[in-house]
Amino acid sequence: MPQVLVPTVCPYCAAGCGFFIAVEKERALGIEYMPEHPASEGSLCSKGNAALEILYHPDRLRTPLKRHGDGWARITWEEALDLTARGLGGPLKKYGPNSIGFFASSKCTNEENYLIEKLARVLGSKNVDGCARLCHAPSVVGLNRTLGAAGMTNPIKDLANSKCIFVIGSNLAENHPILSRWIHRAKDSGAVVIVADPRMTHTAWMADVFLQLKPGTDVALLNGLIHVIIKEGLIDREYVAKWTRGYEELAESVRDYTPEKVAEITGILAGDIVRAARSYAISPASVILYSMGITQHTTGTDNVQAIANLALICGHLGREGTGVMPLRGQNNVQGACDMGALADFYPGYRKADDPETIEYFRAAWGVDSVPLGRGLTATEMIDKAGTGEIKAIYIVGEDPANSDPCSQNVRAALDNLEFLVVQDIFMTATAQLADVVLPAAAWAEKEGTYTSTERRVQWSAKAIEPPGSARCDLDIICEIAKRLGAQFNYPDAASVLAEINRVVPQYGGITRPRLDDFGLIWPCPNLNHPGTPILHTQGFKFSEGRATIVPVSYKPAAEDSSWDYPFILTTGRVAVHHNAGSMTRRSPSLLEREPNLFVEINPFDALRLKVADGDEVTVTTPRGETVAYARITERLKKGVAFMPFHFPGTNILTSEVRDPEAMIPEFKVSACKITRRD
Ligand SMILES: Nc1nc2c(c(=O)[nH]1)N[C@H]1C(S)=C(S)[C@@H](COP(=O)(O)OP(=O)(O)OC[C@H]3O[C@@H](n4cnc5c(=O)[nH]c(N)nc54)[C@H](O)[C@@H]3O)O[C@H]1N2
Ligand SMILES: Nc1nc2c(c(=O)[nH]1)N[C@H]1C(S)=C(S)[C@@H](COP(=O)(O)OP(=O)(O)OC[C@H]3O[C@@H](n4cnc5c(=O)[nH]c(N)nc54)[C@H](O)[C@@H]3O)O[C@H]1N2
Ligand code: SF4
Ligand SMILES: [Mo]
Repeated sequence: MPQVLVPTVCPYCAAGCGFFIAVEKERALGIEYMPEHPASEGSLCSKGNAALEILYHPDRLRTPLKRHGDGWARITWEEALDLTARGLGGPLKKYGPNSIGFFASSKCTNEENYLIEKLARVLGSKNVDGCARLCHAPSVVGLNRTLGAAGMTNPIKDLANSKCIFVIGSNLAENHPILSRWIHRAKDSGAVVIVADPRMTHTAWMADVFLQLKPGTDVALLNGLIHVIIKEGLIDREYVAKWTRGYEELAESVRDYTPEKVAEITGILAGDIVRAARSYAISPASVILYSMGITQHTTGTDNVQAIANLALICGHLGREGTGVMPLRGQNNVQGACDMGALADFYPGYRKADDPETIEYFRAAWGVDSVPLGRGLTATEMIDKAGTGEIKAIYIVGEDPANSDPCSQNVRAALDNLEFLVVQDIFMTATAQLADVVLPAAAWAEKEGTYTSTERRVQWSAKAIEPPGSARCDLDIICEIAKRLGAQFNYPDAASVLAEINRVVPQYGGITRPRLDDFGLIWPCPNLNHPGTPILHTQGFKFSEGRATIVPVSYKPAAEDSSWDYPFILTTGRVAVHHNAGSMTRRSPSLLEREPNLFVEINPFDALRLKVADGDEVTVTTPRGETVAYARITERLKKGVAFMPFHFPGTNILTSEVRDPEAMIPEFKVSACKITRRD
């Protein structure tokens, strides 16, 4: 049989790089690059290049399992689906629909997420959410309020047109590596790069101005930049007058954020604050890129709003090379949110507490009722599992037992459920707590659409068959739905996409036949529409087309260093691992490059702690302790420590305290102590 090249989309991050899987005799043999791809132009990072390694891993789940004493029994699909339907249907009948919850998956296709959302809603449950809660929930709240839309405003390759690139709280060189190429291209044409991060990251190496701030002080920095820009008369007066409201209140609110005061709060030199402010304001086209360093805070929503304020007063929106770019994380977190995998929204960002939304979906889905009002977020569902108010949860492609903060509490809460079903490609820490585990097909073993961070909806084709009796998520969801009495007759992904085209206006023109040439960028309301790469070119969706400036004031993070816990611990990522690690820790070429959990500390602190590079240390917070290898590096300032969360243990340390609106935990600031293990 000849070799065929099957087009696919990388299963890791939201850059959405495309490549071909070379298939021969039904086996995925290797990767062929895709030079015509608009975002990646044939490049892939270390994870993309290693993507096929997980497909044939011996740990892949191959049959459905049910708990059997302390172990597992293999069962048939019939039994697994019946058990699941009973496990969810029992509490539904006995305690009502809001006693059950659903975790959608940013690893799954739009079609699969749409069906999880629809299943929850037609069963009457408001509780359906996803990993965006741990990720860009503050962008959804903050950017919808200020700009009226939460997506990235400009496409990835437009970065090359920018003259000033301000990266704040994002390590894109490691976490969206393919984006760095476009930044280098901008630099080649003279763009200035500013990076604000507590660590001297790979991204910071690209910076002309590096602002090494104390974790959790971003609002002070952003208000400081706004202060300088106003004081020096650098705002775009015409833009502010025509397209914004609320400028006067903002000017008043930042009056005290002098460079000297901000320097004191953030630890950045006052002169650098002035330099950064001038560069951003004066350049003809400036863009802001941000991600988890901004959102994963108790002030995540404030941070996002402060970013929008900065862009608005300088008029750096709605044109080439400008914009606000919240870099999405998972390969399909953008699409999962678009499909309604958020407790506060139905598909297409229709508000769950708006009676018109309810009418719309009742009619669209031909059902008697769907629930009105915001449901529990993923983080709240875990709380309520712990208190017994949530009785059963269906988790698709998420690993909260490792990825949520304070994992010991998460595990106890999930253990407290009457019924937990987990659908994954590997036996994760979360799956270990389940009553039933359903083996899913991985991305290359199924078809459907994924929406990348630039809002590009791409079709990924099926290359190979899943292992054992694993089935694609779409089929599994439909089978469970049918057993619970819902009419889910969808033979394939295309049939679900056709319904999405009818029900979600932003996807109205994104039909299967139009997706063959690297997809389309939403909003794309009809079949003749070419897609919308740049948002806000004609103002904003609010009255008179004006965006809303929302002044915010600096509030310190929930925890600070103290006598007992002298370090500030911040957590995040490295290039060769992905999230809780179920995939990359099973990828030999990646694991080899970063095999163990480590904690980065500054040389001065290491000397004081009598710790040498590679020593085992115990990291302790008020929540618990974890052992890691010390990595001594000048990347961090004194008193700050960094750990990746790709290995179990990091989230034992992190705190559950949340942003009050977006409900995202403060993964980026925990007070900790570090001691050498003798
Ligand atoms: N290699 C790799 N790539 C990934 C992922 C992965 O796990 N591994 N995950 C994907 C996902 S889900 C996501 S959401 C994205 C996340 O991508 P990023 O947001 O880039 O990831 P993080 O490393 O969590 O955090 C980014 C930076 O924020 C900095 N930071 C910490 N605290 C603060 C602060 O208070 N203020 C500021 N300004 N910065 C701070 C950290 O030092 C870090 O450099 O990556 C995606 N891509
Ligand atoms: N300390 C700390 N914790 C964090 C963060 C941090 O910066 N610091 N970041 C947070 C962020 S931004 C995020 S997004 C979350 C991520 O949290 P999670 O979404 O829980 O993380 P993943 O490990 O990516 O889990 C995805 C799961 O989907 C499975 N999977 C892959 N493909 C498929 C498929 O096709 N079908 C099915 N059914 N399953 C599949 C994988 O095996 C994996 O178990 O973590 C958060 N946790
Ligand atoms: S940048 Fe992201 S999408 Fe591209 S190859 Fe790397 S992990 Fe995959
Ligand atoms: Mo994320």
